Amino acid sequence: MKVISLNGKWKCSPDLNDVGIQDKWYDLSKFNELQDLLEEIEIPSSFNLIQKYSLYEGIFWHFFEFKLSKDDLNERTNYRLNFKGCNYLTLVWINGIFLGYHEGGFTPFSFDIERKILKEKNFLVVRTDNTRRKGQIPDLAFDWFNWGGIYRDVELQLLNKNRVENIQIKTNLITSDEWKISISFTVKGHLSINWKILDGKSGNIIKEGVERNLEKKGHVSVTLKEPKTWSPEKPNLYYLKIASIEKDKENEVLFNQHFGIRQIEVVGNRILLNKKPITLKGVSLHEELIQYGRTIPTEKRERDLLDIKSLGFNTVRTAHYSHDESLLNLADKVGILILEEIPIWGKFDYKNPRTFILACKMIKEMIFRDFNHPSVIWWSVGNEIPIENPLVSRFIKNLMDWARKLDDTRIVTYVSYRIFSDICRRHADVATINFYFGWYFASVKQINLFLNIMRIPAYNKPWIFTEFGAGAKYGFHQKLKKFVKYSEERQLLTLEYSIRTFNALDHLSGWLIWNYRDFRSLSRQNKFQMGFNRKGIVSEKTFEKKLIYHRLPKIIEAKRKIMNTRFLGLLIWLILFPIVWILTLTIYAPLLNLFERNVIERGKLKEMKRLNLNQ
Ligand code: GCB
Repeated sequence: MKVISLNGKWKCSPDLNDVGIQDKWYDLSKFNELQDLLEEIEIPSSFNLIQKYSLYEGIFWHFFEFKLSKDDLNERTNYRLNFKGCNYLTLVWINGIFLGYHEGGFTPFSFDIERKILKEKNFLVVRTDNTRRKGQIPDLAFDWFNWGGIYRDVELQLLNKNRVENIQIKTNLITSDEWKISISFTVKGHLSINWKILDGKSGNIIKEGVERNLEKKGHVSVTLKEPKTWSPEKPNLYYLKIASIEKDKENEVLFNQHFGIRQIEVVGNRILLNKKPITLKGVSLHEELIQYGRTIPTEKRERDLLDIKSLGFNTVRTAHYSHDESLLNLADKVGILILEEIPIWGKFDYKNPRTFILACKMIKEMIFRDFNHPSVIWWSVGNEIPIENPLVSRFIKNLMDWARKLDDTRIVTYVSYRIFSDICRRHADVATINFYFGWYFASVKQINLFLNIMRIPAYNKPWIFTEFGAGAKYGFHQKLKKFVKYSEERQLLTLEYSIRTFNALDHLSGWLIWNYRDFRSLSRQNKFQMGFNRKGIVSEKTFEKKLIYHRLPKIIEAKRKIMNTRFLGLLIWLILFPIVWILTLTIYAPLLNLFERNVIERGKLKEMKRLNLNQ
């Protein structure tokens, strides 16, 4: 496969009145007329990085002319235009011809292009629209910044007509030291291949074989004795190389990618990695670095992961959507477990059948892209959804079933914020809870009791405390009054107390701090936040490390002495369960729904005033 990058200097324009389609902006002649009005943009990148569009949400057109050589244009080749990520609704034309559209901001999509459409000089037009709307995923309100545009790579793939696609590698421990490697793929056209498994370090061939006369599908199964397994401590990698053969000679390399040999399982209330219990100690991360938006240079992503690892974490939750695949390649190499999810967040339009189909599509795109990354161990199908509602619960259960159908080798779950009224937990592989003790709710000192109450609704599954945290403005200190909100001391105290308690309890299989870095969020507008969610352990500038950051290496394994409150926990559960259940259904959930509406709009207005912007 030859890949032609279409990154570079594109032309662009917002389309405030949505006239572009009617006025045929996708036509070269129209483009030539508009030329003088257009601006230049470096793709990939979000248009929100251009100062005057910094708060813009809406339709934005992108134009690019590119050339192909005579050699590239032939009848032996299939052409595929691949976008790795655009937000949110994307329409694409090439040489004036409409190729199709894609909905969703965080997964890749592609269009197969007929040979006759391509020329030596080509004109590519992409219209993105990041307007927030009810019925989209995510829906109207969410706690992160809505970066728009073409913010990941664009490429033209020149594919051999006879090729392999959708390669999925599964690794299973079959005896105490023997692993089965199953490789399955689809075949386009008709071909014979040879395949090789190579050691990731030495490049030595471990196993190889030939498969002849393949059509439609292919499958290879291999057993390896005592291979070097993948884990966060020892992230050993292998390569799978597949090449087409003609007359027993290697012709073209069709696939050459790393993979890891590892098995993730849930047994009783434990998560096992390669048959050994593992506790997830992690932190969530949004895909954002303020001067780059989501288009983060690989070396900066690597810096983040190395930093996170050096603090003692073994897990990163790529909140609340799939990040660029480069992050997963790094996690595979560095040795970090990844929890991945689709962006169903909070309130969403679960009554609309269209939403279900869209969510299924997002899950499929996420799983197909990331199937072969050993770092990825779970798929989550939503976060903080109103799971007390039977319709929502059914929706989420069906999504989890769908994810399991596509991948039976990973943990499938969703992230909950209902302790008493979650009616779907029994269907998930692991039980999860987001709770901000000592921040939004109660005092952090009550966390032990709370965790003991939590023993009951776990259905003997592993419990993961998926989010806890506290906001802190970097540089804001209150040495004497440690409980002052947004002080670094308050954050330190809350997180340290929580971590020591989590570590002391035997029924938790993991915990994750919310969040690694402060991130943009228009709904956060008090004098400490100023447009940022401040729960990061580093500020948006990364090099500004808060107190908790420096303390983490010392406390990540630390425990505190705790009182045994198991019996009290059980008692409280019995009393509180019916009360909280009824209150959630009648008062709390409906109120929360009201409150969540328009929260971004209000924040945006404040920010526009502050920045003196008119948009
Ligand atoms: C949550 C959400 C997360 C928010 C966080 C917060 O529970 O899952 O997206 O950013 O709380 O800071 O409130």
